[in-house]
Order: sequence, then structure tokens, then C-alpha cells
Amino acid sequence: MAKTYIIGHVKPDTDSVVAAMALQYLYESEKCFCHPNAEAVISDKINPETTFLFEKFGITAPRQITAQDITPEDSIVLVDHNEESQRLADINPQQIVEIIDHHKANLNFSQPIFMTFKSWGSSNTIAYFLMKQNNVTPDKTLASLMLAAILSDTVGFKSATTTQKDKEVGKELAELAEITDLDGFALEIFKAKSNISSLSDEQIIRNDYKIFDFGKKVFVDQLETVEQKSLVETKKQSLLDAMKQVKAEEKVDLLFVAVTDILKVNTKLLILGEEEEAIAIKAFGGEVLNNTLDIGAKMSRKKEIAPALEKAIQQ
Ligand SMILES: [Mn+2]
Repeated sequence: MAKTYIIGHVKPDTDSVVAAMALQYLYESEKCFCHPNAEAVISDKINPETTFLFEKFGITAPRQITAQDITPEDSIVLVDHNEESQRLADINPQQIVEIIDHHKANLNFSQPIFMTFKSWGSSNTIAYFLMKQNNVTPDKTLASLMLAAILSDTVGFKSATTTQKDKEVGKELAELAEITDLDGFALEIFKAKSNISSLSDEQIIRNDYKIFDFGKKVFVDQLETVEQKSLVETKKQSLLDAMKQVKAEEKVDLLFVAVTDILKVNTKLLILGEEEEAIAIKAFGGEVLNNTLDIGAKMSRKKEIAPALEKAIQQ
């Protein structure tokens, strides 16, 4: 029987995995979406933060698939991404029937599809909005995970991507989840996100990266952490070595690692070489000291870091 796969971006974060689960719940509860046999799936292993959350709430992760698992009769719903470089490799764009996303659209389809794009802070804010529109209420566990995803994507409502809608939805989900200490819950999530102790240097560089095509290929990894100081000081040299290796492997023109302190609200960029230094200074100003550039309170890769780099490259 034909299936509908709901899938987030490669290198899935909590927002993309949980939003896929939320949409499965919505499609099962409200048949008007006409997505039979909907299944939330993932394209890569879940990250330490999502692992922590699934353990905390006793949830099994969605199944990991490859394009080979999708038959020509199946449909695909993309969530938390739209552009080709973020999609599961080798899927047929003709099979994409719907997209729910909060990123910049970069699309070209030969057939009409359903699209819900909202510039809110999290795909789960959109998923909850769609649920509400259809009189569907998430159960307590799903509400907890959706709240966690919103807190994670908006860095506890502190990121520049945060909107009034995220806060409003967060409040409603907290009630459904019966979570009263939002700050405490956010801190737990940040600590799990920061826990990179089990990762090698290369895995750290590849933990949460996006490759942007700004005329030049730009790899931007972001480490959202409560341990910025130790990462930027103690671990810097081995991270720079791993950055050099990943840059060669990925054949990108520029590679940046943004080390964001989510409690202090500050980002330091690790600068690999002269090319990165020139673009980073053009983008953010300031001075590179020991391969590090302090870019201040900028925490959002999507809204602050990537657009500034794009502008600097295209100047
Ligand atoms: Mn997201």
C-alpha cells in the first residue's frame, strides 16, 4: 500500500524530528489531509539532544530510511526544510506532495504542491497551528516534545528568530504538557545539546552543520553550548585540525564553526584560514584573535550569521 513519508532535513535536529511526528499525529487524527499511511521517518541518526528527550519521555525514535525505501507509489512530505541540499539524498522531487517549513524558500517544482511557510521560530509552532486549525490536540508526551523543539530552535525564546507566536504556542503546549518550570526545562535541553563529550572532533564539526550555496559553498557548523569558554580555549587547536580535514572532504570554499553560548547570548566564530578571516571581518567587523572572532549577541545561523556571510561574499 502506498505510504506517505514525513521527513525532516539531513542531520536532523529536535525540531525536524518532532515536527514530523506531530504531522503524523495530525494526519492520523484528521483525514482531510489525505495522506494515507503517514509515517514520520528520519534520514540520519538523531542527535544527543533528541536522544535525551526521547529517553526522558520514553519515546522510540522514528525509523531511519534511505531513498531506496521509498517506492514510486509513495508520497513525501518535507518538514523543517525545503531546499534540495537539505533533503534526504536521491529522493524524487516529483513525489513531494507537501512542505511545512520556516526557512527561506528555494524551490522549483514542476507540479503544484501544498505549502505552509511561516517565518516563526520553529516548525513545531507551525505544526501546532495546523493542529489547532483542525481541532486536533497533541497528547501530553507529544506536547512535551513539541515544546522542547520550540525551546531548542528558539534557544529558550532568546534567538532573533523568536516570534510572539512561538511564545503563545509554547505557553499552550506547556499547559498540555503540564510543565510549569519552562526555564528549568530549557536548561535541561541546553545541557543535553551541549553534551558533546561522546563526540570526536570531526563529529563536533559535523554535529549541526548546513552547507549554503552563496556563489561560494559555505559550510557553517553551530555549537550551541553552555561551555563556550572551554571549547574555544582548550579544544581549539584540535577543532581547527578537524575543520581543515572536513573542509577538504566536503570540498567547500569556506568553513566556519560558530560556538554559541546560549546562556550568555554570545557567538564566537572559529576562523580556519585567511579566506574565512577576510569574509568574516567583512560580514561582522572586529578583529580575529587566535583564530577566533567574537560576533557578539548573534545566535541565529539562519537569520543573522548566514545572511551576513552571504552579503559579504556577494559584495
Ligand atoms: Mn527548525
